Amino acid sequence: MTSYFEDLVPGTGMRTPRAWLRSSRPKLSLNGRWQFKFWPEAPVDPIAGDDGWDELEVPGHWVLQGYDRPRYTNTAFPFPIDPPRAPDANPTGDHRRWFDLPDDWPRDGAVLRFEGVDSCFKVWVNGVEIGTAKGSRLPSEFEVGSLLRPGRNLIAVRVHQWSSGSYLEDQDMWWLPGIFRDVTLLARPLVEDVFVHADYDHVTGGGTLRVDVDPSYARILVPELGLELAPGETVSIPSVEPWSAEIPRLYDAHVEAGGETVEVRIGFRTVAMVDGLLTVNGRPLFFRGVNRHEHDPRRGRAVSVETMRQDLVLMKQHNLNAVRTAHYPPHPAFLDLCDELGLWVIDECDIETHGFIYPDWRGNPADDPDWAPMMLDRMRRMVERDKNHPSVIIWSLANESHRGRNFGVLAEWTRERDPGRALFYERDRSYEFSDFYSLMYTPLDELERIGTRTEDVSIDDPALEARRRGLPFVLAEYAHAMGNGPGGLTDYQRVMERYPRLQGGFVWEWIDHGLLLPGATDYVYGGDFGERVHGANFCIDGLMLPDRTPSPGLLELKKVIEPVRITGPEPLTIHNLQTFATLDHLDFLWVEEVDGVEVAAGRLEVPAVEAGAAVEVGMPVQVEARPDLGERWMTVRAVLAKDEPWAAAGHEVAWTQFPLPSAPAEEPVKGGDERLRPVDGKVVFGGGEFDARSGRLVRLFGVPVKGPRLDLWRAPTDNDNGQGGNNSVAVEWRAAGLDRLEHRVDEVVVEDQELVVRGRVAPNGLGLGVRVSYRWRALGDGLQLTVDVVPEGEWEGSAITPRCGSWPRLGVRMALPASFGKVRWFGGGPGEAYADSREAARVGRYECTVDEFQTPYVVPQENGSRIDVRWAELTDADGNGLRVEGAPYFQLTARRWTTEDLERARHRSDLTPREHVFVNLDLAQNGLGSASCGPAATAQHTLEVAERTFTLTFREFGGQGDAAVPSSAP
Ligand code: IPT
Repeated sequence: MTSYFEDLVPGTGMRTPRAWLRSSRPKLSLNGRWQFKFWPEAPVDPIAGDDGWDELEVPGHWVLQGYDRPRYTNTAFPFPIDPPRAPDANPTGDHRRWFDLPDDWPRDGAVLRFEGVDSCFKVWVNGVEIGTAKGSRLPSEFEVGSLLRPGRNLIAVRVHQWSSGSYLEDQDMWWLPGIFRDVTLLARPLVEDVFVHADYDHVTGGGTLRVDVDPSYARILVPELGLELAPGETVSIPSVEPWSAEIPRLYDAHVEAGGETVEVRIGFRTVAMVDGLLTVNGRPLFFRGVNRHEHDPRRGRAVSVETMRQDLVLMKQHNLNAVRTAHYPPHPAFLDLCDELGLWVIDECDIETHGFIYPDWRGNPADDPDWAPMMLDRMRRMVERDKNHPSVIIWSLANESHRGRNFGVLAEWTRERDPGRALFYERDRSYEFSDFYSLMYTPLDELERIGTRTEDVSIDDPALEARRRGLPFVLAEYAHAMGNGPGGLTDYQRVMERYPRLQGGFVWEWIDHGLLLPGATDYVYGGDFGERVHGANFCIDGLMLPDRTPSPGLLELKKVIEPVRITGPEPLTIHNLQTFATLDHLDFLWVEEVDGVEVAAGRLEVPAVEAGAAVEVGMPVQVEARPDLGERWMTVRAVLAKDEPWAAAGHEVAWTQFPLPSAPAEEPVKGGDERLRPVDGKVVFGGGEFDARSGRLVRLFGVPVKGPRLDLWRAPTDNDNGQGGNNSVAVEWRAAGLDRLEHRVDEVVVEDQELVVRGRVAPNGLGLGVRVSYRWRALGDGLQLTVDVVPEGEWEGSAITPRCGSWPRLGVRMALPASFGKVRWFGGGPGEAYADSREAARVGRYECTVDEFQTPYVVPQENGSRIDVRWAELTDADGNGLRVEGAPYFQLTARRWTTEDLERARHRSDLTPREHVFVNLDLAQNGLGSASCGPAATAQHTLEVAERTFTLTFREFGGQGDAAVPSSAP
């Protein structure tokens, strides 16, 4: 006994799919407050009765407005896999709304349009059922003209969360039912459909325009080009400015028929596969891309147009040039904005059957001809809706749905309907229906092989294998940005830029999907409702925090993919890495700094640089060593010369920094006659007070402290945790007991003017450990600490620790008074950085509070490390405190909770400030990698278990102003 929501019919009563158009005809938005009734199971009776209604915001999801709850799964279906059946517990929302038909509403009919309803619905107008639809992220239109009456009208919509369509909608995201996009009543369209074909000939600089229109008696006007043409007529334009993501030139056009005018914006561009590469307007593209889900922490996928614009502005500001609409067609307004602001778009169909992986892909709809109509309907509705967007250059058939015959049906229809775009599908390993070879999270060595077309044979059929080998490669997803990460962006970029076959990639993913439920202050993710089947925090894997704060990963990406590369100092060279645009829109500013303080600045004269070219420019400062100066750095920045729609003049697009030869650091003055003999059980020297028996530092320049003590542990990041098992360094680290180290002091002795504390640090229950010595020496007005670490025992090869080849960190931890809430430093900044995610850190002077020092990841984990710190001052509000110097550098972390607190916390609200500021002074930390879904940190960025020594110097800091500013400027 199947019902309409379980059959394999895409919908009933729906109008033929057509383009999304801006029309002059009257329309009435039905967004707003609707009456609402929630049913845990689908009711059998039609919507009826005026009683018992609550209220709900439309567009919206009822699970975010107090009814039922949202569910997050990654791949698992949250119901039994028994296609096409839905469970009895099929949450259903009845929606109802009265509206007044305006007096002047035309009498020639009307269309009711839904931009997106998740996942299946039935609709009534004035009590008469007019149809049903599936396909959550696609529009559906119904004729309603004859049912409307003057004055008040009633529309009722029953929405079921689960339907046969749900089997095609297993994207890695929250399951969010409801009418989540606009509902509009349209006067009957007179211009039914428009299909713009606008090509650009890069050889002649001319364009070709043909606009197919239903009805055929329409007129098409392009005033700017002085054109008037008939539907289907092809005209050549001798000279036209092309559209590209870099220069998104649009021409306004009007299509008129029967008194209706429809506005379309034309972008002239030609997409072609040439010599195994994707080209637009004759040039191969390179995607600096991101995968974007629609997400708003309070509104779910009911994102506002302002939010869409914000997303795109942020993408442009962070040097992204492409977006894959993972994994469904976005709200149509989003694509309009892509046309306007300039982004290459892979528009992806609303198809993912990922959960069929559990029955080993048995029953996968993608390979079942009975499902072909449901799938083709989705492809058609996407292509028809979005076909006029110049930004859309590639249609994606689906995500993660294995292989299947139905993709052949989709591809065939699409190629016929729209030969002007390329097709993409990653997961069918034959790539038969794709114009691209593509993988996800590919390790670097394999990427290299693909770049050189020397990858392994992967398809049995030699013809398909040869075809695949001839295809360009695009990384559909890479650099999983879960929690703290991704690491390794530079490594990816280097390989992708080296080989023409690699046409770039799309980072996974744009934004964390943390949700804020009504009244809550902390973001939820899978498992927060005690549910059994969930995807935990795998949806908290974006380049932005849920509130759209760019995470350090996004800042790193911005730097790594910058479209202009500046190298130097000799020769100082500007490389234009763009495909079409010159650098005329940029100003190049330079600044010379000594010890982080500006000593000279200016503007570079940069001659015109064509896309793909480079120019050398003269160095504005002396490059010879200046022995009278301290640490000298030159920074060159490329900034917008004038306002752009996505950023104001002065916005920084690219930068580089290089050291200039400077004087070697002065040899520190050693302390002379300090007494190291204990008095009253204490040793007091060099500003430190030690407990003579334990060798513990008790006070530093009068400030009570705990530590410093060796620390090898960090609160594992999502990428440390990996996917458990083999690819998890955190599993290795825990097996080696790094999360439960015990400290023992063996001797406290005076040797050669040093107070030496020797001991061992090791986990209980295991034989491995490290020998450690802390050597303290008075140094002028400071106290110097040298730590020697020697691993001993079986770090690799024992039964319990088959392999612990790395440490999370190597450094010391200390606790300072809570009043030390300010941090100033000279080193990498302003944000956090790690060995394999440090491109965005530039050498300079920075200051912030300890609270601002944190990166508030939704799931607390190690964060906030500043890299290459030369010195740091931790002070109280009056500027009094402690200064620490590296030899030459250290990595700094400061927080109001311990690493263990951070490790235990599951949400931000689990972290409460303690009575101390905890400071980690590290020689190094392990890289981040992206093993939560992808490769771990490379060997180069691994902190290997090995014998090591590092030195730190502590000084009193009196807030007496800026003692470190160099007194002599050149
Ligand atoms: C890949 C999915 O396409 C994407 O939706 C997301 O789940 C991502 O992984 C991880 O966050 S699929 C994976 C099996 C590579």
